[in-house]
Amino acid sequence: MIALQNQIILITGASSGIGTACAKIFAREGAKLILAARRGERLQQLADTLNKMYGVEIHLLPLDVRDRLSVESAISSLPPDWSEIDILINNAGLSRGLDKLHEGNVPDWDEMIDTNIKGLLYLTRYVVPGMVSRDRGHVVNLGSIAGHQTYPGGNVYCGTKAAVRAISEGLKQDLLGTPIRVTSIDPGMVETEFSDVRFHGDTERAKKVYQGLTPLTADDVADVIFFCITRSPHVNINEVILMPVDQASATLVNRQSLE
Ligand code: NDP
Ligand code: 8X3
Repeated sequence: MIALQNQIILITGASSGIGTACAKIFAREGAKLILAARRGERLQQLADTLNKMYGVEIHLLPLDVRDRLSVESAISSLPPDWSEIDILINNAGLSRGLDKLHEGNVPDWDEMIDTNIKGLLYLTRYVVPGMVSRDRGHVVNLGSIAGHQTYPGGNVYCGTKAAVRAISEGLKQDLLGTPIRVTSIDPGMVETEFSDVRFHGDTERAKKVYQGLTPLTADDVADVIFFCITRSPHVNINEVILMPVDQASATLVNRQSLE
């Protein structure tokens, strides 16, 4: 098993949900964390909390993963003590809307494609060369059950997660012959801010997504990521699909009667 003590782990989307849960577990294990997201004040609060609890070293990267130049400059200007990233968690992502494709909102499409695909590609492009030259590293991409099964109204979001699945597979192939590992984590329903974001802040609609069932928590997903990154160095977990017991497919869920 690999220990995380002093490993440098970059987590995108660390200001909420699965990214925050990963930061907590990795901090507990003594990793050095680089936390990235747009909401810098949330990152600062998280860093303060983790510092108090575990005394870990944390470097903040307030950035928008869609902005290629700022991703490139953030990675190339990391202080020397932070530049040798061991593990990249490409977690930043979002869904917007649940409209039929022919009625869809084009800015929503752009936001999903630019964040979930292009943002993930930019981070990978600027971080992985260092891993290759150091002969060590692990890239974990957050895919989704949506990358395996398309559901009505999921169209573009599902397309972005199918792309993440293909990109993870391609990266694994391209890194064959190096010790660098690549893992895709593909959850079903996880209760985070995900549905609030999908429905543009309509919290009532967001809550209904999880009504009558027990969804995964962000901690459940972070726990699986922790398992994947701490296996022996010769073990690569390519893909994990995890769902709540109350979910059987992207569309088939078990809801208790609310009466
Ligand atoms: P949250 O909405 O709770 O967190 C999303 C994170 O992504 C936030 O920290 C947000 O930070 C960050 N983010 C979004 N856009 C950008 C951007 N342009 N630049 C930088 N950071 C960005 O959702 P989850 O934790 O649930 O989602 C995490 C990942 O897991 C996503 O890729 C999602 O698709 C995937 N996933 C989620 C599932 C679920 O049911 N919740 C199931 C399957 C996969 P900020 O706004 O501060 O920039
Ligand atoms: C998030 C899970 O089913 O809402 O990727 O697409 S789902």
